[in-house]
Amino acid sequence: MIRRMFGSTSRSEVESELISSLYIEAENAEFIGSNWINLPSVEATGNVLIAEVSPNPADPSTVFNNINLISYNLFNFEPGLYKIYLKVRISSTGSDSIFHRLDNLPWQANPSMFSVNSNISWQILQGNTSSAVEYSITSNIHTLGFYIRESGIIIDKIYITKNGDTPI
Ligand SMILES: [Ca+2]
Repeated sequence: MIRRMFGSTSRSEVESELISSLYIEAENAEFIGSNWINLPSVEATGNVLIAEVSPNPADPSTVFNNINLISYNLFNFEPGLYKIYLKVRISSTGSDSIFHRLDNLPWQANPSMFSVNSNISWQILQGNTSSAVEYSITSNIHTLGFYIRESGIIIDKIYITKNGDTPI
């Protein structure tokens, strides 16, 4: 597996090799809106990110503001359909959903996307139909974006794969 660091200013030449899966530390986002904060935690790899918005941005006219956005640039992927896993802590059913999209595709969210868990654990990202979302990613640069839908989700890490495997 080729490891890449996001949010850094330099990317080495070795990254020209195409990859079929990738772990990303959530805190290494390319862009982090001001409604997301770094939250140190001994549970997490590095820091985690937590959504801090009150009340929830349920009004569609205000949700899709950059202050609610974290985004990740994806590149040099083998073309294919990729599933996405988030390592998250979900405190309640009132904070178990998030908006997401790839590039300029329509936003998706599932009102009960994640299971409530007291410890950070991996959960698969679902789309509007409550099934695991699969995004078509090519070797070009893509942007994976998450917008706060319900405040309180804590994200430690992201795993993107087309190999049918699950994160460890
Ligand atoms: Ca992390």
